[in-house]
Amino acid sequence: MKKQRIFSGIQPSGNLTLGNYLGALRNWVALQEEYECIYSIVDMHAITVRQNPQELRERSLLTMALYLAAGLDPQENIVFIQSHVPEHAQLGWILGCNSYMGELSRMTQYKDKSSRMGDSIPTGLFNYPVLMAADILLYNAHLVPVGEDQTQHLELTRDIAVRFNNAYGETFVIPKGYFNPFGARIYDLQTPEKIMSKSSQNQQGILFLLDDEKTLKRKISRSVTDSLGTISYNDHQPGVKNLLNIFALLRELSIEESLAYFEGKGYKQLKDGVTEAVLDSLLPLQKKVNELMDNRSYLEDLMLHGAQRARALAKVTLADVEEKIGFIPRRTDEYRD
Ligand code: ATP
Ligand code: LTN
Repeated sequence: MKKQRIFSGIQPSGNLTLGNYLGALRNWVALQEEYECIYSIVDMHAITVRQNPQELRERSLLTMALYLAAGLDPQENIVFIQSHVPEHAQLGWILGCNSYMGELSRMTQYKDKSSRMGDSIPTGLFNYPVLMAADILLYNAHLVPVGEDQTQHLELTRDIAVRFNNAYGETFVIPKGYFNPFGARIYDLQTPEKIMSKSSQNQQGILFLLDDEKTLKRKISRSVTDSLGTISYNDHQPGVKNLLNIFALLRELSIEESLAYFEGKGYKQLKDGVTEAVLDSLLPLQKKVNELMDNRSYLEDLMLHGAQRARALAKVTLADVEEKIGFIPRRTDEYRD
């Protein structure tokens, strides 16, 4: 039987966090055998917020190294940089002509991010979900593993795909979200009501995958808990709950097992337990990333290979779409390469 196809991506908009690892990357690795997986580093999404060019380049490369270090097999999966496949932008334009101001204005991520930008809101930020729809529909992905925060964008992708199919005939697979069955979101260690996000202002509550040992230890030991002093799993103790989630996910234990592990212990031991679990996972990951970053030409070869494979699939969908909407077919590729 043909495997179902998966597409997902992470923006190189900051250094990757433990949230990205537990909410995305680690789950992707688990899916690679069962599905045909396409994983992108979505640099075109990252520039919806102003980036420093040098840093963007470096982080895109680092993100590629992290994908591999986390265990994604670049032969088994297609791993590539979004801007290396121009079909994303091309399909994005066409889908933008089939989406509405009203539906895009309702996106909460847009509302959140734009509320801090005064009068200078880039239109790219508004169109962001259309490009995300193009990413997914270009490959006719069946499933899209993302965190819950992306549900609204996925719904929009489905709406655009259905609308296009109705107007022009069966073209796109209607994708579904694939949510991590363990479903945990990782929250900021300083403000545990807020999701741990790579582009947050205050970095003290964020565990970056490439933070050094000392920094990781310091951030965890200073994480906010509460004055109750008992380790239990409930919404009135968001800091403790978050630490338990991190521990359980990293140690691959259930919450019950984790609670049993910390029974009769205090917050100091909880933090020590989390620190050990974090270091056991991240130090080996960092070692692999460093090795990969020392071998840039290998990374660059993989990027080229990934982009070629992605493009071979993307071209077919784009040509189909262009034909359906009435563009004259390009006779050769000479304008493009
Ligand atoms: P940004 O701050 O630039 O918006 P982000 O850190 O929120 O970035 P994304 O690039 O938007 O991360 O997300 C990549 C993937 O990681 C998504 O599937 C998202 O759901 C998941 N993810 C991000 N942060 C967390 C988190 N704190 N807990 C669980 N999953 C997360
Ligand atoms: N919007 C996503 C990143 C992203 C994505 C995608 C995820 C861009 N294109 C396509 C899945 C499929 C985010 O912020 N997490």
